[in-house]
Amino acid sequence: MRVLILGGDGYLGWPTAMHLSARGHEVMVVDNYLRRRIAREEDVEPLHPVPNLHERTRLWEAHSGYEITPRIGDLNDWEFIARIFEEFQPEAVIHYAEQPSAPYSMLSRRAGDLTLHNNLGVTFNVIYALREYAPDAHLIKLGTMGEYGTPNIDIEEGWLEVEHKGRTDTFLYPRQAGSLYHTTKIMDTDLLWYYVRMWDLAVTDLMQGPVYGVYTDENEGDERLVPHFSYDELFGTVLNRFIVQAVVGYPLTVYGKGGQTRGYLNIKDTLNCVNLALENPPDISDLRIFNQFTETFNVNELADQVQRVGSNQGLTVEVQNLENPRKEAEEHFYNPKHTGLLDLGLRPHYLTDEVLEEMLVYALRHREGIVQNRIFRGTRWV
Ligand code: USQ
Repeated sequence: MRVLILGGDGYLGWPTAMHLSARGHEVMVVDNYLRRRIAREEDVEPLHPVPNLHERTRLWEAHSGYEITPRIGDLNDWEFIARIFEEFQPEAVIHYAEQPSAPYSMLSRRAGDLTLHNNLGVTFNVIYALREYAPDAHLIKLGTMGEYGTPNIDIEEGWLEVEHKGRTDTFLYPRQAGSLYHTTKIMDTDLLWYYVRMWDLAVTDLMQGPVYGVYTDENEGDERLVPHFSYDELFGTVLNRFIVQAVVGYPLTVYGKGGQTRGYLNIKDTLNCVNLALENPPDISDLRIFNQFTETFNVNELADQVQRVGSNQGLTVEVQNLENPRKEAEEHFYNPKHTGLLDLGLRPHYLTDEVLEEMLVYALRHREGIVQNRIFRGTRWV
Protein backbone atom coordinates (compact mmCIF):
# COMPACT_ATOMS: atom_id res chain seq x y z
CA MET A 1 0.00 0.00 0.00
CA ARG A 2 1.15 3.59 -0.54
CA VAL A 3 1.18 5.00 2.99
CA LEU A 4 1.74 8.69 3.66
CA ILE A 5 2.96 9.46 7.19
CA LEU A 6 2.45 13.07 8.26
CA GLY A 7 4.69 14.05 11.16
CA GLY A 8 7.12 11.32 10.12
CA ASP A 9 10.06 12.76 12.06
CA GLY A 10 8.36 12.47 15.46
CA TYR A 11 8.68 10.17 18.46
CA LEU A 12 6.01 7.91 16.95
CA GLY A 13 6.05 8.98 13.29
CA TRP A 14 9.55 7.73 12.52
CA PRO A 15 9.17 4.30 14.21
CA THR A 16 5.82 3.91 12.40
CA ALA A 17 7.49 4.67 9.07
CA MET A 18 10.12 1.97 9.58
CA HIS A 19 7.53 -0.51 10.86
CA LEU A 20 5.30 -0.15 7.81
CA SER A 21 8.24 0.01 5.41
CA ALA A 22 9.52 -3.29 6.85
CA ARG A 23 6.10 -4.77 6.05
CA GLY A 24 6.57 -3.95 2.38
CA HIS A 25 4.47 -0.77 2.18
CA GLU A 26 5.61 2.12 0.02
CA VAL A 27 6.13 4.88 2.61
CA MET A 28 6.53 8.64 2.28
CA VAL A 29 7.27 10.69 5.42
CA VAL A 30 6.53 14.40 5.67
CA ASP A 31 7.60 16.77 8.44
CA ASN A 32 8.38 20.45 8.95
CA TYR A 33 10.69 19.88 11.97
CA LEU A 34 8.30 21.88 14.20
CA ARG A 35 9.05 19.62 17.15
CA ARG A 36 12.81 20.08 16.66
CA ARG A 37 12.39 23.85 16.33
CA ILE A 38 10.37 24.20 19.55
CA ALA A 39 12.88 21.98 21.39
CA ARG A 40 15.70 24.32 20.29
CA GLU A 41 13.74 27.46 21.20
CA GLU A 42 12.78 26.17 24.64
CA ASP A 43 16.12 24.45 25.29
CA VAL A 44 14.50 21.05 25.80
CA GLU A 45 16.36 18.91 23.34
CA PRO A 46 16.10 15.11 23.61
CA LEU A 47 18.40 12.74 25.47
CA HIS A 48 20.73 12.46 22.48
CA PRO A 49 20.68 13.99 19.00
CA VAL A 50 18.98 12.06 16.21
CA PRO A 51 19.90 12.37 12.51
CA ASN A 52 17.70 14.52 10.27
CA LEU A 53 14.91 12.87 8.32
CA HIS A 54 16.87 12.52 5.07
CA GLU A 55 19.75 10.92 6.92
CA ARG A 56 17.36 8.60 8.79
CA THR A 57 15.90 7.32 5.53
CA ARG A 58 19.44 6.63 4.22
CA LEU A 59 20.35 4.79 7.42
CA TRP A 60 17.14 2.77 7.19
CA GLU A 61 17.80 1.81 3.59
CA ALA A 62 21.33 0.67 4.48
CA HIS A 63 19.94 -1.25 7.47
CA SER A 64 16.92 -2.90 5.83
CA GLY A 65 17.14 -2.52 2.07
CA TYR A 66 13.80 -0.66 2.09
CA GLU A 67 13.35 2.86 0.78
CA ILE A 68 11.35 5.58 2.55
CA THR A 69 10.81 8.88 0.72
CA PRO A 70 11.28 12.01 2.86
CA ARG A 71 9.69 15.42 2.21
CA ILE A 72 10.25 18.51 4.35
CA GLY A 73 7.55 21.18 4.43
CA ASP A 74 4.62 22.70 6.27
CA LEU A 75 1.33 20.83 5.90
CA ASN A 76 -0.47 23.99 6.97
CA ASP A 77 0.55 25.38 3.57
CA TRP A 78 -2.09 24.24 1.07
CA GLU A 79 0.22 24.41 -1.99
CA PHE A 80 2.69 22.10 -0.27
CA ILE A 81 0.24 19.48 0.99
CA ALA A 82 -1.67 19.47 -2.33
CA ARG A 83 1.59 18.73 -4.18
CA ILE A 84 2.40 15.88 -1.79
CA PHE A 85 -1.01 14.21 -2.18
CA GLU A 86 -1.04 14.71 -5.96
CA GLU A 87 2.44 13.26 -6.35
CA PHE A 88 2.15 10.30 -3.96
CA GLN A 89 -1.51 9.31 -4.43
CA PRO A 90 -1.73 7.75 -0.95
CA GLU A 91 -3.96 4.77 -0.26
CA ALA A 92 -3.64 5.41 3.48
CA VAL A 93 -2.65 8.54 5.42
CA ILE A 94 -1.38 8.42 9.00
CA HIS A 95 -1.70 11.83 10.62
CA TYR A 96 0.68 12.55 13.51
CA ALA A 97 1.51 16.09 12.31
CA GLU A 98 0.49 17.99 15.42
CA GLN A 99 2.11 19.92 18.23
CA PRO A 100 1.89 17.05 20.78
CA SER A 101 2.68 18.66 24.14
CA ALA A 102 0.00 19.64 26.65
CA PRO A 103 2.41 21.72 28.82
CA TYR A 104 3.77 23.53 25.75
CA SER A 105 0.24 24.50 24.72
CA MET A 106 -0.20 26.15 28.14
CA LEU A 107 3.18 27.94 28.16
CA SER A 108 2.16 31.28 26.63
CA ARG A 109 -0.31 32.90 24.25
CA ARG A 110 2.12 32.36 21.40
CA ALA A 111 2.55 28.67 22.19
CA GLY A 112 -1.21 28.21 22.52
CA ASP A 113 -1.82 30.04 19.25
CA LEU A 114 0.78 27.89 17.47
CA THR A 115 -0.81 24.70 18.84
CA LEU A 116 -4.32 25.76 17.86
CA HIS A 117 -3.46 26.91 14.34
CA ASN A 118 -1.02 24.14 13.56
CA ASN A 119 -3.19 21.27 14.78
CA LEU A 120 -6.52 22.41 13.36
CA GLY A 121 -5.01 23.92 10.20
CA VAL A 122 -3.17 20.72 9.30
CA THR A 123 -6.18 18.51 10.01
CA PHE A 124 -8.37 20.75 7.86
CA ASN A 125 -5.84 20.68 5.00
CA VAL A 126 -5.57 16.88 5.26
CA ILE A 127 -9.35 16.58 4.92
CA TYR A 128 -9.36 18.82 1.83
CA ALA A 129 -6.36 17.05 0.29
CA LEU A 130 -8.13 13.72 0.75
CA ARG A 131 -11.24 14.96 -0.99
CA GLU A 132 -9.27 16.55 -3.81
CA TYR A 133 -6.62 13.90 -4.51
CA ALA A 134 -7.30 10.67 -2.62
CA PRO A 135 -11.02 10.33 -1.80
CA ASP A 136 -10.76 6.55 -1.28
CA ALA A 137 -7.75 6.69 1.07
CA HIS A 138 -8.14 5.61 4.69
CA LEU A 139 -7.17 8.35 7.16
CA ILE A 140 -5.69 7.14 10.45
CA LYS A 141 -5.59 10.06 12.84
CA LEU A 142 -3.85 10.14 16.22
CA GLY A 143 -6.19 11.50 18.83
CA THR A 144 -5.73 11.16 22.58
CA MET A 145 -7.43 9.54 25.56
CA GLY A 146 -7.21 13.03 27.06
CA GLU A 147 -10.14 14.03 24.86
CA TYR A 148 -12.43 12.26 27.31
CA GLY A 149 -10.87 13.75 30.44
CA THR A 150 -11.62 11.90 33.66
CA PRO A 151 -15.43 11.60 33.85
CA ASN A 152 -17.12 9.93 36.79
CA ILE A 153 -18.67 7.24 34.53
CA ASP A 154 -17.19 4.48 32.34
CA ILE A 155 -15.48 5.77 29.18
CA GLU A 156 -16.81 4.03 26.07
CA GLU A 157 -14.90 3.58 22.84
CA GLY A 158 -15.70 6.84 21.07
CA TRP A 159 -19.48 6.75 21.14
CA LEU A 160 -22.25 6.87 23.72
CA GLU A 161 -25.84 5.77 23.31
CA VAL A 162 -28.05 8.29 25.05
CA GLU A 163 -31.63 7.73 26.09
CA HIS A 164 -33.53 10.95 26.55
CA LYS A 165 -37.24 11.30 27.24
CA GLY A 166 -38.01 7.88 25.85
CA ARG A 167 -35.92 8.18 22.66
CA THR A 168 -32.35 7.01 22.00
CA ASP A 169 -29.54 8.14 19.71
CA THR A 170 -25.76 7.63 19.52
CA PHE A 171 -23.34 10.56 19.89
CA LEU A 172 -19.63 11.12 20.22
CA TYR A 173 -18.78 10.33 23.84
CA PRO A 174 -18.77 13.61 25.84
CA ARG A 175 -15.34 15.18 25.83
CA GLN A 176 -13.78 17.58 28.34
CA ALA A 177 -10.06 18.03 27.92
CA GLY A 178 -7.51 19.17 30.49
CA SER A 179 -5.27 21.35 28.28
CA LEU A 180 -5.45 23.42 25.11
CA TYR A 181 -3.46 20.73 23.28
CA HIS A 182 -6.03 18.09 24.27
CA THR A 183 -8.81 20.48 23.27
CA THR A 184 -7.36 20.76 19.74
CA LYS A 185 -7.67 16.97 19.48
CA ILE A 186 -11.35 17.22 20.42
CA MET A 187 -11.79 19.85 17.72
CA ASP A 188 -9.99 17.58 15.23
CA THR A 189 -12.44 14.80 16.01
CA ASP A 190 -15.36 17.17 15.49
CA LEU A 191 -13.94 18.27 12.12
CA LEU A 192 -13.44 14.67 11.05
CA TRP A 193 -16.92 13.63 12.13
CA TYR A 194 -18.45 16.55 10.23
CA TYR A 195 -16.58 15.77 6.99
CA VAL A 196 -17.13 12.02 7.31
CA ARG A 197 -20.86 12.77 7.23
CA MET A 198 -20.53 15.31 4.41
CA TRP A 199 -17.98 13.65 2.15
CA ASP A 200 -18.08 9.92 2.96
CA LEU A 201 -14.47 9.75 4.17
CA ALA A 202 -13.12 6.59 5.84
CA VAL A 203 -11.45 7.61 9.10
CA THR A 204 -9.98 5.86 12.13
CA ASP A 205 -9.42 8.15 15.13
CA LEU A 206 -7.08 6.57 17.68
CA MET A 207 -7.56 7.78 21.26
CA GLN A 208 -4.07 7.07 22.51
CA GLY A 209 -2.77 7.27 26.08
CA PRO A 210 0.77 8.30 27.10
CA VAL A 211 3.41 6.17 25.34
CA TYR A 212 6.68 4.94 26.87
CA GLY A 213 9.77 3.21 25.56
CA VAL A 214 12.28 3.59 22.79
CA TYR A 215 13.04 0.22 21.20
CA THR A 216 11.01 -1.33 18.40
CA ASP A 217 11.70 -4.38 16.22
CA GLU A 218 13.09 -2.10 13.53
CA ASN A 219 15.60 -0.06 15.55
CA GLU A 220 17.00 -2.69 17.89
CA GLY A 221 20.69 -3.08 17.12
CA ASP A 222 21.14 0.38 15.57
CA GLU A 223 20.77 3.26 17.99
CA ARG A 224 20.91 5.80 15.13
CA LEU A 225 17.41 4.62 14.21
CA VAL A 226 15.78 5.17 17.62
CA PRO A 227 13.29 8.04 17.93
CA HIS A 228 14.13 11.19 19.83
CA PHE A 229 13.67 10.41 23.52
CA SER A 230 12.40 13.39 25.53
CA TYR A 231 12.67 13.62 29.28
CA ASP A 232 11.94 17.33 29.72
CA GLU A 233 8.79 18.77 31.24
CA LEU A 234 7.31 19.82 27.89
CA PHE A 235 7.77 16.82 25.62
CA GLY A 236 8.65 13.91 27.88
CA THR A 237 5.81 11.58 28.82
CA VAL A 238 5.72 10.72 32.48
CA LEU A 239 7.30 7.25 32.48
CA ASN A 240 10.12 8.24 30.11
CA ARG A 241 10.77 11.17 32.44
CA PHE A 242 10.86 9.00 35.56
CA ILE A 243 13.42 6.68 33.94
CA VAL A 244 15.80 9.55 33.22
CA GLN A 245 15.22 11.07 36.65
CA ALA A 246 16.07 7.73 38.28
CA VAL A 247 19.32 7.56 36.34
CA VAL A 248 20.59 10.98 37.50
CA GLY A 249 19.30 10.75 41.07
CA TYR A 250 16.65 13.43 40.55
CA PRO A 251 13.69 12.68 42.88
CA LEU A 252 10.80 11.41 40.73
CA THR A 253 8.50 14.34 40.00
CA VAL A 254 5.05 13.12 41.07
CA TYR A 255 2.61 15.99 40.48
CA GLY A 256 0.29 16.56 43.43
CA LYS A 257 -1.17 13.48 45.12
CA GLY A 258 -0.18 11.23 42.20
CA GLY A 259 -3.57 9.55 41.91
CA GLN A 260 -3.96 10.71 38.28
CA THR A 261 -4.77 7.56 36.31
CA ARG A 262 -4.16 7.22 32.57
CA GLY A 263 -4.10 4.40 30.02
CA TYR A 264 -0.50 3.67 28.99
CA LEU A 265 1.14 1.72 26.18
CA ASN A 266 4.54 0.58 25.00
CA ILE A 267 5.79 2.27 21.82
CA LYS A 268 5.79 -1.19 20.20
CA ASP A 269 2.04 -1.35 20.70
CA THR A 270 1.53 2.07 19.10
CA LEU A 271 3.03 0.57 15.95
CA ASN A 272 0.98 -2.62 16.24
CA CYS A 273 -2.25 -0.65 16.76
CA VAL A 274 -1.62 1.62 13.78
CA ASN A 275 -0.78 -1.44 11.67
CA LEU A 276 -3.99 -3.20 12.77
CA ALA A 277 -6.04 -0.12 11.89
CA LEU A 278 -4.31 0.01 8.49
CA GLU A 279 -4.93 -3.65 7.73
CA ASN A 280 -8.58 -3.47 8.82
CA PRO A 281 -9.96 -0.25 7.33
CA PRO A 282 -13.44 1.02 8.23
CA ASP A 283 -16.22 1.38 5.68
CA ILE A 284 -16.48 4.64 3.80
CA SER A 285 -18.57 7.21 5.56
CA ASP A 286 -17.41 5.87 8.90
CA LEU A 287 -15.60 7.52 11.79
CA ARG A 288 -14.24 4.55 13.70
CA ILE A 289 -12.77 5.24 17.11
CA PHE A 290 -10.48 3.00 19.15
CA ASN A 291 -9.16 3.62 22.66
CA GLN A 292 -5.46 2.92 22.24
CA PHE A 293 -3.77 1.82 25.47
CA THR A 294 -3.05 -1.50 27.12
CA GLU A 295 -3.02 -0.89 30.92
CA THR A 296 -3.98 1.81 33.37
CA PHE A 297 -1.72 3.14 36.13
CA ASN A 298 -1.75 6.12 38.39
CA VAL A 299 1.38 8.26 38.75
CA ASN A 300 2.23 6.83 42.19
CA GLU A 301 2.17 3.30 40.81
CA LEU A 302 4.56 4.26 38.01
CA ALA A 303 6.89 6.00 40.47
CA ASP A 304 6.85 2.92 42.77
CA GLN A 305 7.74 0.61 39.89
CA VAL A 306 10.61 2.80 38.71
CA GLN A 307 11.86 3.13 42.29
CA ARG A 308 11.79 -0.64 42.84
CA VAL A 309 13.42 -1.61 39.55
CA GLY A 310 15.95 1.25 39.81
CA SER A 311 16.94 0.15 43.34
CA ASN A 312 17.46 -3.41 42.06
CA GLN A 313 19.93 -1.92 39.61
CA GLY A 314 21.84 -0.15 42.37
CA LEU A 315 20.33 3.31 41.80
CA THR A 316 19.10 5.50 44.66
CA VAL A 317 15.62 6.55 43.60
CA GLU A 318 13.60 8.99 45.69
CA VAL A 319 10.05 10.11 45.05
CA GLN A 320 8.91 13.70 45.56
CA ASN A 321 5.33 14.98 45.58
CA LEU A 322 5.54 18.39 43.92
CA GLU A 323 2.83 21.00 43.98
CA ASN A 324 0.93 20.14 40.79
CA PRO A 325 1.70 22.67 38.04
CA ARG A 326 -1.34 21.37 36.12
CA LYS A 327 -5.01 21.78 36.91
CA GLU A 328 -6.31 18.22 36.94
CA ALA A 329 -8.10 15.75 39.22
CA GLU A 330 -5.54 14.01 41.45
CA GLU A 331 -7.96 11.34 42.69
CA HIS A 332 -10.70 10.17 40.38
CA PHE A 333 -12.68 7.29 38.91
CA TYR A 334 -11.21 5.95 35.64
CA ASN A 335 -12.63 3.02 33.71
CA PRO A 336 -12.10 3.32 29.96
CA LYS A 337 -13.10 0.50 27.63
CA HIS A 338 -10.41 -0.70 25.19
CA THR A 339 -11.57 -3.82 23.40
CA GLY A 340 -11.63 -2.65 19.76
CA LEU A 341 -7.93 -3.14 19.03
CA LEU A 342 -7.77 -6.34 21.10
CA ASP A 343 -10.63 -7.70 18.98
CA LEU A 344 -8.57 -6.91 15.87
CA GLY A 345 -5.77 -9.06 17.29
CA LEU A 346 -3.55 -6.76 19.39
CA ARG A 347 -1.23 -8.73 21.68
CA PRO A 348 -0.06 -6.17 24.26
CA HIS A 349 3.49 -5.65 25.50
CA TYR A 350 2.85 -4.99 29.18
CA LEU A 351 4.98 -2.89 31.53
CA THR A 352 7.21 -5.55 33.08
CA ASP A 353 10.37 -5.17 35.15
CA GLU A 354 12.35 -6.24 32.06
CA VAL A 355 10.87 -3.38 30.04
CA LEU A 356 11.78 -0.89 32.77
CA GLU A 357 15.28 -2.36 33.07
CA GLU A 358 15.82 -2.01 29.33
CA MET A 359 14.76 1.63 29.48
CA LEU A 360 17.04 2.27 32.46
CA VAL A 361 19.99 0.70 30.66
CA TYR A 362 19.31 2.87 27.62
CA ALA A 363 19.12 6.05 29.75
CA LEU A 364 22.26 5.07 31.69
CA ARG A 365 24.15 4.74 28.43
CA HIS A 366 23.20 8.33 27.56
CA ARG A 367 23.54 9.69 31.08
CA GLU A 368 26.16 12.26 30.03
CA GLY A 369 23.59 13.99 27.82
CA ILE A 370 21.05 14.60 30.61
CA VAL A 371 20.62 18.31 31.41
CA GLN A 372 19.07 18.55 34.89
CA ASN A 373 17.53 21.96 34.29
CA ARG A 374 15.32 20.45 31.56
CA ILE A 375 13.64 18.08 33.99
CA PHE A 376 11.30 20.39 35.87
CA ARG A 377 10.47 24.05 35.27
CA GLY A 378 6.94 24.18 36.66
CA THR A 379 4.97 25.44 33.63
CA ARG A 380 1.67 26.31 35.24
CA TRP A 381 -1.78 25.70 33.79
CA VAL A 382 -3.33 28.70 35.56
N1 USQ B 1 2.86 13.76 35.51
C1 USQ B 1 3.50 13.74 36.75
N2 USQ B 1 4.82 14.05 36.77
C2 USQ B 1 5.53 14.38 35.65
C3 USQ B 1 4.87 14.38 34.41
C4 USQ B 1 3.53 14.08 34.38
O1 USQ B 1 2.90 13.46 37.79
O2 USQ B 1 6.72 14.63 35.75
C5 USQ B 1 1.43 13.41 35.44
C6 USQ B 1 0.59 14.45 34.76
O3 USQ B 1 0.19 15.46 35.63
C7 USQ B 1 -0.55 13.61 34.18
C8 USQ B 1 0.10 12.25 33.90
O4 USQ B 1 1.31 12.24 34.65
O5 USQ B 1 -1.54 13.44 35.15
C9 USQ B 1 0.42 12.02 32.44
O6 USQ B 1 1.23 13.08 31.99
P1 USQ B 1 2.07 13.00 30.64
O7 USQ B 1 2.91 14.25 30.57
O8 USQ B 1 2.74 11.69 30.50
O9 USQ B 1 0.90 13.01 29.55
P2 USQ B 1 0.06 14.18 28.87
O10 USQ B 1 0.51 15.53 29.24
O11 USQ B 1 -1.39 13.88 29.08
O12 USQ B 1 0.39 14.01 27.32
C10 USQ B 1 0.95 12.81 26.78
C11 USQ B 1 1.45 13.14 25.37
C12 USQ B 1 0.28 13.57 24.50
C13 USQ B 1 -0.78 12.48 24.53
C14 USQ B 1 -1.21 12.17 25.95
C15 USQ B 1 -2.15 11.01 26.07
O13 USQ B 1 2.44 14.17 25.44
O14 USQ B 1 0.75 13.81 23.18
O15 USQ B 1 -1.90 12.89 23.80
O16 USQ B 1 -0.04 11.81 26.71
S1 USQ B 1 -3.32 11.22 27.39
O17 USQ B 1 -2.60 11.50 28.63
O18 USQ B 1 -4.10 10.00 27.47
O19 USQ B 1 -4.16 12.36 27.05
